[in-house]
Amino acid sequence: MTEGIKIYKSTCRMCHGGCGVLVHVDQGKVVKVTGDPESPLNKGKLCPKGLASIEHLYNPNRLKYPLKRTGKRGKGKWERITWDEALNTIVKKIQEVRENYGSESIAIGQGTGRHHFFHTIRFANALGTPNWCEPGTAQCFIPRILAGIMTYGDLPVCDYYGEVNPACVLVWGHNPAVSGPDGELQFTIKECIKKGTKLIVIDPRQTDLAKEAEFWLRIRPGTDDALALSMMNVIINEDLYDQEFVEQWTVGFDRLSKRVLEYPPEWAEKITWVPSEQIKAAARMFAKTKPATLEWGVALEHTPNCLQTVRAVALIPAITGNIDVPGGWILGMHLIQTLPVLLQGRLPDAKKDKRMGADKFKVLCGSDSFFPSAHVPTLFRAMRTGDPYPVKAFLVFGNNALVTYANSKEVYDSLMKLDFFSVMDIYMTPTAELADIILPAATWLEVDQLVGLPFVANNVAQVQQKVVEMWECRQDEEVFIELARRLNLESGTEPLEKIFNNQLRPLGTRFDELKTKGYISAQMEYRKFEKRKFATLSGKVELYSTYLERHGYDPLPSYQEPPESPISTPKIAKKYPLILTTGGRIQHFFCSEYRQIPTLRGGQPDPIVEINPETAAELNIEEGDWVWIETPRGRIQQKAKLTPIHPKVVNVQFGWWFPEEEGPEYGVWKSNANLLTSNAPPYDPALGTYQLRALLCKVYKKGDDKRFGTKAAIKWINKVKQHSRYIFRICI
Ligand SMILES: Nc1nc2c(c(=O)[nH]1)N[C@H]1C(S)=C(S)[C@@H](COP(=O)(O)OP(=O)(O)OC[C@H]3O[C@@H](n4cnc5c(=O)[nH]c(N)nc54)[C@H](O)[C@@H]3O)O[C@H]1N2
Ligand SMILES: Nc1nc2c(c(=O)[nH]1)N[C@H]1C(S)=C(S)[C@@H](COP(=O)(O)OP(=O)(O)OC[C@H]3O[C@@H](n4cnc5c(=O)[nH]c(N)nc54)[C@H](O)[C@@H]3O)O[C@H]1N2
Ligand code: SF4
Ligand SMILES: [Mo]
Repeated sequence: MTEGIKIYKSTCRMCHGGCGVLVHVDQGKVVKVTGDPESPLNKGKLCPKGLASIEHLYNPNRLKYPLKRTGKRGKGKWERITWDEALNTIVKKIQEVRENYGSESIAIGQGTGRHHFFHTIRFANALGTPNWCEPGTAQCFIPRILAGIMTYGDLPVCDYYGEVNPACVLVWGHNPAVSGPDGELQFTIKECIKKGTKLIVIDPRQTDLAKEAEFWLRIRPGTDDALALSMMNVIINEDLYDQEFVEQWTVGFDRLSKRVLEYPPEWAEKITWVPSEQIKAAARMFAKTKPATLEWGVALEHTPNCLQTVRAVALIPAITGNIDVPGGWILGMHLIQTLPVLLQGRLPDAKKDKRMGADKFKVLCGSDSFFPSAHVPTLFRAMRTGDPYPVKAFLVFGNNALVTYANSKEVYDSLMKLDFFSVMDIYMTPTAELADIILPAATWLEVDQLVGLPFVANNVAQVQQKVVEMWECRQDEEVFIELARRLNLESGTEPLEKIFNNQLRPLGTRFDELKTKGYISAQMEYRKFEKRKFATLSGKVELYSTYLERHGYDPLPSYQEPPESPISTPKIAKKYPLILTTGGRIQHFFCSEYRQIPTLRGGQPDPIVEINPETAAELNIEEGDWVWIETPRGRIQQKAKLTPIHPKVVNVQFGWWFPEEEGPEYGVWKSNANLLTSNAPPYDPALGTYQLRALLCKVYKKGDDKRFGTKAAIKWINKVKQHSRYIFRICI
């Protein structure tokens, strides 16, 4: 160790996070972030985002102080204020809205799985509003968790950690080599493949994993329900299921068998565009290779048949007997997942009934939901129209709403209608530009937290620790506590460390102890259901869901054609002949983040649309051309990349805005995928999910349309690099 340098164990949160890191601090400056070789998850490795943490920390474009709007909303005029003034303004507005309309008229927003995720919900409960939201609740991960709970009593995850390597991984609508799903898993899955695991990849794009797979099923976006049902048809009809497990540990197998008879592979071929022989061969391989496991992703959660789709896919590992066995799909250990922080009991029943969407989408927001949140299109409509009741204030902690919710134009109209809007973020964004008050947030190196990773069998509890403080930035949790204190709330005012210590009590440790240890892990246990049964009503795996039956939904999975498709809307398909899918995670970015970080943006300066070379040739498009992608809702430009994606499918990247361009818009209307997506009904009947993928589009080039682009971005990025070094030297 160099003289004077202190090394802290922590957890990288440049993505949802999970990699154990060593943070090297020299006289108050972070000089290096390296992978912790002792971490059981990443074993010393880091991805490009983790390596760029210091450029994030010292980035000159960060928000440094609280700001208040001085001109009209959205005109980009700001004035520095003190924290005291900022917090008092927010408190006054909350009190006004609460008095005039009721606490449910204050909405609390946040982004995807940040360190403060549960604390935001805690604050909403303490404040007495049922209306907290996040772009992912009906569209990301929560549907998988809910399907897991109603089927298995828990969220099953892949077992990469024990003595036995999975022999087969079914990678479905997911690209874990890039996305993780939560970062750290990218290292683990690559290691697992090196040891000889066979892959089945279900994806319209040829991902790196698809290149290594025994089977790459190039599916039509939005038809995963049909494919899953037909794979079960093969497994059951050919007697490839695990009879013993099914008989002893599941309910509803007969009814499921009858249901899947409706979906033979020959039928599925027409729907999914995957040849029936491939469906059969993949199903056979998965059923015959033991142990096998399932890596499923967010692509399953972006259509209005979301819940039945994730349920259909979730049943495959059960009928093949891969549940909670070494190298299979295992149930969590729940080290720190006892979430005493939520304060659910603080929200009166009458308020719960008022949650936006509670009357319709019972699994997402009803009174008996496992994890209730507001339905976003209903909430935003209430902001615009006052129906079913007015929503007047919106306090957002880490969400770039204009870029990440469907139908960005309507999101803009909704935000512009608010009486009060505050945004806490690390950077100025096109969304923050619409606020009345902006609060500067801390990066992960300035934050104390406990990290429990839902995707990694929950058998590791890790520490994330504040090693520096920058400008006047604060961690979100501190703001919730301070607001609760100033509002004289009955709860939500305890200091953070007390909350952490309560969470850690069952593990027999305290937060300050964990800071030195870095993490605690537990011995893996398998076939836990033999001792404790499954945590469902029947104590078994519910192939037939009694939970869904009780709430009036179909207890068995079924297929539904996407609402905008060549089959559902042939007229629209004539004008828009290609299928659009959006997302497809990028190694260098995290959703809408990091376009300001020199080495990350330098690695990928432009938004990319993937097109098959055959289709591109028909459209006279060449590699590197800027092209228009248009749907019935709008059009955007991205740069063409020719890849073996299905010839009738295009994939646009999401999350794009251009911090190098002029504010307050920062180019948010140019390449933003959510100008193409739809927040209109139909929604998933149980979850209210809208359509981020499987829409119709057309792609074309206009010779005279030159997009700004690459050179300007790189010039700006180089400037940012120099300024970051300068800030690092003076380290304010
Ligand atoms: N078309 C399309 N749209 C999508 C998707 C898609 O695939 N296609 N994916 C959807 C999914 S799965 C998700 S999860 C959402 C993600 O949607 P968001 O969560 O909105 O996305 P991010 O860009 O990750 O984060 C938003 C903001 O949080 C700020 N931030 C980061 N860390 C902190 C922090 O600690 N505190 C505070 N206060 N701010 C912070 C960032 O600077 C950024 O401006 O997008 C959804 N939207
Ligand atoms: N580097 C990085 N990591 C991330 C993120 C990031 O932005 N960058 N975002 C984080 C977030 S919020 C999330 S939710 C996860 C998401 O991570 P993933 O679940 O991996 O999500 P995507 O990469 O958007 O989509 C996965 C794959 O689904 C394919 N796909 C698209 N449409 C369909 C379809 O209809 N059916 C099927 N079967 N496949 C389809 C895409 O081509 C893509 O390869 O990643 C997290 N980790
Ligand atoms: S995978 Fe995620 S946690 Fe790991 S280094 Fe990359 S950004 Fe950090
Ligand atoms: Mo997500």
